[in-house]
Amino acid sequence: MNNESIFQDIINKKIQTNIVYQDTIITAFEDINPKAPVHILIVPNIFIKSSNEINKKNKYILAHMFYIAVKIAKKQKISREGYKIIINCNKNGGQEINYLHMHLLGGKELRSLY
Ligand code: IU
Repeated sequence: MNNESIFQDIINKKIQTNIVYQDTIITAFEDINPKAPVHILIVPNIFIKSSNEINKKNKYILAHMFYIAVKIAKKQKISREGYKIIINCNKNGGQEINYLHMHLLGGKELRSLY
């Protein structure tokens, strides 16, 4: 499915979304269909299709996504009770949007898959 342009439009502010954080490397915004009281998506500003496309050159972006996700968790006061960080990859991983994104979920008890 060719749906990666939705996140590109969010990053470029062509679609109205609640952006909670943005810098030159990443953008973080509220998920349109939240699965928890706090559900933030963190995406790279440059297009990376999935975690399969992480390489030596761009791996710093992922570290930054993780770093900012934890900062947002602290700011949204979910870090003490805990949260979940998820990256879905391709069909079996449940990736619906073909643009690498990290889910930050918290604010309630979330079951583990394993
Ligand atoms: P997934 O990991 O690809 O399954 O997650 C895609 C997420 O993108 C999902 O939680 C959607 O609710 C979310 N989303 C969004 O926040 N804004 C949009 O315009 C669209 C999807 I389309």
